[in-house]
Amino acid sequence: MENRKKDFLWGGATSASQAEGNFENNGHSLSVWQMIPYIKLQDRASIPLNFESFTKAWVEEVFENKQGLHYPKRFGSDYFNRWKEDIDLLAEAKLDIYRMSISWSRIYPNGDELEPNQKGLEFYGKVLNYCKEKGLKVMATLSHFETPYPIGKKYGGWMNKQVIDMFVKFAKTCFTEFGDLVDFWVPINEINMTAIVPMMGGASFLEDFPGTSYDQLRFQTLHNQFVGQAKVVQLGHEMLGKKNIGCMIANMTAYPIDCNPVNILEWQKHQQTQRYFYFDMVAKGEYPTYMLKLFEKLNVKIDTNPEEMTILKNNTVDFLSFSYYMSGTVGTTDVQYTSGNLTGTGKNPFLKATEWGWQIDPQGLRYTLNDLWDRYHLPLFISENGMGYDDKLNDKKTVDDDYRIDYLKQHFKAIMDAIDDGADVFGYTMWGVIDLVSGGTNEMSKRYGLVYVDYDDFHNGTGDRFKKKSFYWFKKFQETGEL
Ligand code: P53
Repeated sequence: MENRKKDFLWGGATSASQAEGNFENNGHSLSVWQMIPYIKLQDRASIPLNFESFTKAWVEEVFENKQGLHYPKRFGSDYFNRWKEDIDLLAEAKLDIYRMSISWSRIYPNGDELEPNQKGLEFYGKVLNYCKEKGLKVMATLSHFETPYPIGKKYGGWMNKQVIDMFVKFAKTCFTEFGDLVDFWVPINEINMTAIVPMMGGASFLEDFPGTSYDQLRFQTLHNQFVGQAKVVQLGHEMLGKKNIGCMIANMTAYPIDCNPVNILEWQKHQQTQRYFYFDMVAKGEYPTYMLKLFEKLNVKIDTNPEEMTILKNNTVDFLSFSYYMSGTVGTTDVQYTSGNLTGTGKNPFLKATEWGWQIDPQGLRYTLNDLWDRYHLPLFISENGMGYDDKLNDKKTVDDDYRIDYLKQHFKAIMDAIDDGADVFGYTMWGVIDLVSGGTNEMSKRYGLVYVDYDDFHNGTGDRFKKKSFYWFKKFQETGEL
């Protein structure tokens, strides 16, 4: 972690489950995330997922697909075939760092195999070696909502503590094979999403646990993931001898709707339960008292033991990484809702929003960096940020995405300001640097990239890549350092 001040890392991010496609070949299994169909939204600013419909029976329709639905994450942006072209583009845009995920479902398709899938290892070996050849640093996520579905089916997902060891085994394989090629590791993407939808990253479905409440399901699944992550931190430190393992949390910055004390208390509760809890768990290694109180109120009883608590305490992360797309507001009354970060949040009259209702707030990033630095004194990394937009390719085969350039400029400035304020920030990866399938809505047309990919929401198209105006802007920024 030396030299981070003078060597700030600017880069881009993708995930296997949204980019690779080609999941039914080469011994891969599906992860739950790839089993969610594309459903056209009537209103893009509405909240995309209806959690109650998110059942095992619903995702299993993928196998017979009687309704003829389209499952975009099974196709992605065809990165599995085009990875070389994509990495060439990243190098051409002069990225310093590339964040990607190594799909667990490609390496241990059932989770409980004794030996890894060689074809999967070969694929990531080629990709990572090529990144090295091109001078790109790599941050690798071990599970970007990529728990193999067979683990959900056979074991009940992360609710089952046996899955902790399966994850550690997978991490061990990755450290052995790719330890020299990866610069930073992130065990679990947006771990806090598990407390909202344990089915998604945790492959734990309520149907499998009769008599269990949804609150119990989400917090137990989350707990087991925290333990799994801490064990991976321990293993990584032992095997790699480096301090290069961080968390990844979907950061939910929100402001109180006004200065009414009741709203301040509501906001404080939001800060605690939606933000600090997760950072505390990975940075301090223990449950905060307000969470223990909340568990009492919700009648949640975490199944754990002193050994697990020691593992959590002794294996905190080396840096904090988080996604930051937007901010929201919180209050007891008078809050109008807008979409964003799966759950929705309160509208802020001072901010503009994207078509999807995500409120654009670069100053909120400066606030967040200062806040986290002040609270944890751990190096910070923005592992996702960016602007989803329904870009249109023009007749010159490019996209004039000045709106995106503007978004990036303002957020880059906010990072520089935060560093100037004293926060220790060492890198940034913009989300979906090459267009890929949307995580939340499964649209291909919610695009984030510097590079346009010619597929529509039903995977029609050539898959060809076209550089957007923002591509040239980013490259110039890297060459000159000027915004
Ligand atoms: P999209 C929402 C839903 C699922 C994952 O989101 C999410 C979010 C937003 O917090 O988190 C991250 O594509 C995720 C990425 C995802 C990105 O947000 O719905 O780590 O996989 O693509 C952006 O616009």
